[in-house]
Amino acid sequence: MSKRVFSGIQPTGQGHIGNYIGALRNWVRLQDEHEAFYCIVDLHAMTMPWDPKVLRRHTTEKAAELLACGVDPDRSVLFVQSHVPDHAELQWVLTCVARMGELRRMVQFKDRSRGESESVGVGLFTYPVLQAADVLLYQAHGVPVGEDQRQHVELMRDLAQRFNSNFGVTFTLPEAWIPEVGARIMALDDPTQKMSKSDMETRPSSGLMLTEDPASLTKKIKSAKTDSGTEVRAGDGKPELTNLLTIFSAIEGVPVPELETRFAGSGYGAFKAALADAVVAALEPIRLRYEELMGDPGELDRMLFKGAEKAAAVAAPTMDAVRERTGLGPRAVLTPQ
Ligand code: ATP
Ligand code: LTN
Repeated sequence: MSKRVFSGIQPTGQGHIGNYIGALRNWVRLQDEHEAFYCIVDLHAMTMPWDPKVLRRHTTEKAAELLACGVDPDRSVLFVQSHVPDHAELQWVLTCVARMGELRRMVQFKDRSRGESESVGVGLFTYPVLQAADVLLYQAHGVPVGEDQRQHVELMRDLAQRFNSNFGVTFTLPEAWIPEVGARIMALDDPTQKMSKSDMETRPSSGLMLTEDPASLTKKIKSAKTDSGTEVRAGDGKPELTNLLTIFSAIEGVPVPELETRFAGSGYGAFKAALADAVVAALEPIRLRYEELMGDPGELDRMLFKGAEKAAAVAAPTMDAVRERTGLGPRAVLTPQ
């Protein structure tokens, strides 16, 4: 049965292969069977210090990147979060439903504030409430994301449930749709940390960008950290090889044990060379399409405005119901004097 899906990505920099394997390629797949809403979450990108010009540029670049990966604005609704003001409005209402304790337990907040919770922005603390508003506004069932977002989707369910029991059933309870392979791709230079856009700014060799040229991708894969052994095998004591095999498996659609057999006795050098070829073959069409799309940023912005019109039409009835049930009443229709 066709269900509605919603997911978001921050315009915080160049996307990487973890974003692609953990989320974006599933977005592309899902748009054929489901009614899909995909959102570039610019308000979320303001939860860490930002430069206005860079935020604006990254938003357009993220649209090009999503289209280059295969998101199709004719088969899904692709839009920018701040273009639909209901996201911010619903966030406030949900902030008044959320509890300090449940937000304090969010792992992403704990990681990002790194123990300095008194000096980080309040937006970082309420980040998951805005994320809940994103999904609940559209009555989405499925939220295709990587493993790191599981806890945030649990919170959305809790907030939706609490709101429904306090004010009457208003929201669909969403569930996380997390892929079986590749839901958490690790950094190439440190297998204890997930590959992340923000980390790639300070440690470029930690990740593989979707729009990176073949020579640079190959170089990064060949110099990716590995253990001191020779056996191409996943599992205990081999976190680096496990990560590289997971990337290979996700990209080629071949199970890890089959890859272990294929590369038995061949050593890390040959394995990495084959992985580099597979990654380049998968990403090269994305890079070329991205460059083409970035040739006309005006067209990308027009496409995003059209997406926002479609999104706003679906969000409005939910926001109207929320206003009605919480006692805010109908929106005022303002005519400028
Ligand atoms: P940032 O470092 O700016 O937080 P990010 O790399 O974590 O960026 P997001 O925009 O937060 O990327 O996430 C976009 C999507 O990609 C989410 O669904 C997230 O779960 C998924 N994702 C992010 N990193 C990984 C990863 N290393 N492996 C698998 N999926 C990932
Ligand atoms: N927090 C998410 C991005 C995000 C999102 C969403 C994902 C914002 N709103 C709604 C799914 C649904 C992240 O950092 N990956």
